[in-house]
Amino acid sequence: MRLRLVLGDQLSLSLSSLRDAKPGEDVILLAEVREEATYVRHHKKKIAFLFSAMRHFAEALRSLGHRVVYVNYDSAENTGSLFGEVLRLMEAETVSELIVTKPGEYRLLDEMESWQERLGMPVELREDDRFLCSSEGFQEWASGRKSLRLEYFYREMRRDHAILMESDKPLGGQWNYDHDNRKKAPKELDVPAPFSVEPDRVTEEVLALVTDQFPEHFGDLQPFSLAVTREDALKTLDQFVAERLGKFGDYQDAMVQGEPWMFHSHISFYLNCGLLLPLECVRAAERAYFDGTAPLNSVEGFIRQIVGWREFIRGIYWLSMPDYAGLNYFEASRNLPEFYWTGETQMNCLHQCIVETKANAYAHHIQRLMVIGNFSLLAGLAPKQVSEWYLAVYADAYEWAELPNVNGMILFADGGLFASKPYAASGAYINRMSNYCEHCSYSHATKTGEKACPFNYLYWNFLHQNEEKLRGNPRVSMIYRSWDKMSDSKKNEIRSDSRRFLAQLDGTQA
Ligand code: FAD
Ligand code: DLZ
Ligand code: SF4
Repeated sequence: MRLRLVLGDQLSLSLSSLRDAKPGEDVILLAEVREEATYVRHHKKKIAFLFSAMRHFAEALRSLGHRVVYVNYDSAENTGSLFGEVLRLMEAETVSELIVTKPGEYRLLDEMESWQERLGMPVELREDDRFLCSSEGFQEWASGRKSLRLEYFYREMRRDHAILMESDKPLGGQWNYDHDNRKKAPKELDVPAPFSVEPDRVTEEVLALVTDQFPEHFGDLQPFSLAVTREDALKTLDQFVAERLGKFGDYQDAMVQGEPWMFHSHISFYLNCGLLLPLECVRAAERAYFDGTAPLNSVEGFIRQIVGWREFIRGIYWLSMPDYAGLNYFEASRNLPEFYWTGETQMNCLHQCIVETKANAYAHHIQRLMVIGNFSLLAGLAPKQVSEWYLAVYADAYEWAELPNVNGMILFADGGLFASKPYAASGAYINRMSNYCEHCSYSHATKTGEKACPFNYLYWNFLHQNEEKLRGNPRVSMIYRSWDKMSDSKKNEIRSDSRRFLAQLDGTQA
C-alpha cells in the first residue's frame, strides 16, 4: 500500500502526490499536528481556517472513493509531528512507499529529505506544479542576469502562458498599467462587503478546538467567515470578479479607515492552501476584460500580482534559501515593539492596520508594505523578528511568500537582490494614499517636534544612518542632495526627535 501525505497547504485534487492515487490501493494521510500549528504563534483564524479546510478536503477525497486517515489535533494518539504521524501509520499498516508533494517551506523540505533514511522506506518527493514557474525554471531565468527584476520575468510569464496577449504583443500596447493604479479613494466610496460564509458544523468544531488549544495565540477567532471548501473559494473569486475587479486597479494602493478589504480579491488564503489555482484566477479576470466588465488597468494589475509577483517571490525564495533567512543588510537590531501585537499606538495608520490584522488575519498589500513594512524599515527592526511576525499574523502566510516580501520588499535586508531601492517613505505618502492622517494625533505636515508625524523624521534619520550603504544607489542619490541642502539645525532636530521617539519605542510606548 502506498501512503500519500497531504499537507495543510496542499488541498488541491490536482496535487502531484495525488495524481495517480487509486481508491482501494492507496491511503491518504492528513494530520493536524502541534509542530506545524506552533512553529510560529499563528493567528487563531489561520489555524481554524486551515484545520477546517483540511477536514473538508478529507471529506472531498472520501467522496471520490479514497481511503483517508485524518488525525485530529486533540486525538489522544497524535504524536504532534508529521513525521510521527507517518511513522505511526507505518507501524499500524503495511506501507511500501511514501509519496509527498514538496512542502512550500524550506525547513520542512530539509527535514523531509532525511525521511527516507529515518523511515527505512522509499520516499518520493514530487514537484509542486501548482505554480506556473517551477523553481528550476526560475533558476534558469535568473542565472547570468545582473539584476532580477519583476518586470522582465512578468513579461516572460505573459508570453509563455498567452495571458493578455495579441499574438506576441501585450494587449492594449503596454505591459504594465501601474501608473493608472495609484488613485486616492474619494470621500464617498461604496466598497462591497467581502464574501462571507456561515460556519458549518465542521468549522464550529474547529473553532471550539482552537479556542481550547491555542488561547495564547494572536488574533480574534470570531467572527469567522472564511471559505473552507473549493466551492466557496470559487464563489469568493466569482464575487471579486463581478463586484470588485472593476475598481481593483484604481484603488489598488488606496487605504481607507474602516475599510480593510477595499477592492482587493482576498483570494491569497485560498491560492496558498490550494483551494484555488493561479491560472483559473487569471483566466477569470481575463474573461472579465473580454466581456467588457472590467477595464484593462484593473485586469492587468490583478494578473500581474498573480503571474508576476506571486511567482517571482516564490522563485526568489527557492533561489536564495537557506541563507536568505539570515540576511540583514542594514544590521538592524531593534526588538519588535509590543504594539505590533496589540495595536496600541498613537500612530493612527499603524493602529488601524494592526487592529485590522488582529481582527481579520488580513491586511491588504499597501497596508503590509507602506504602513507596517515602512515603519519596520525606518525604525530599524530586526529582520528575523519582523519576519516571524508577518508569518504568524496573516492567514495567507507561508515562508515562501512572506520572507522575500519582508527581507526583499520591506526591509531591503537582502541588499537589493530584486528591489532597486528600499521602499522608505515619509508621512506624505501615507497621507496621499489614505485618510488615516485625518484621524491621527500626529500631524503629517509637521516635519519635526512632538507633534510631527514620526514617519517624517524617521525617514531622514534612516537615510542618514545608512548613508554609507545608500548614497551610491542611483535611485536614492537625489534624495541625499536634499539632505545635503538641509540646515544643520534641521538635521539636529531630526536626529534628536528620532532618538527620543526610538527610545520611547524601546520602552514600548509610541
Ligand atoms: P490582491 O491584492 O487581490 O492580489 C491578488 C493576488 O496576488 C494575491 O492573492 C496574491 O496571491 C498575489 N500577490 C500580490 N502581491 C503579492 C506579493 N507581493 N507576493 C506574493 N503574492 C502576491 N502574500 C501571501 O500570499 N503570503 C504572505 O505571507 C505574504 N506576506 C507579505 C508580507 C509583506 C511584508 C508584504 C509587503 C506582502 C506580503 N504578501 C503576502 C503579499 C500581499 O500583501 C498579499 O498577497 C495580499 O495582500 C493578499 O491579499 P489579496 O488576496 O486580497 O491580494
Ligand atoms: C500552517 C499549518 C498549520 C497551522 N497546521 C498544519 C497542520 O496541522 N498540518 C499540516 O499538514 N499543515 C499545517 N500547516 C501548513 C504547513 O505548515 C505547511 O504545509 C508548511 O509550512 C509548508 O508550506
Ligand atoms: Fe500615520 Fe503619520 Fe499619518 Fe499619523 S500622521 S496617520 S503616524 S502617517
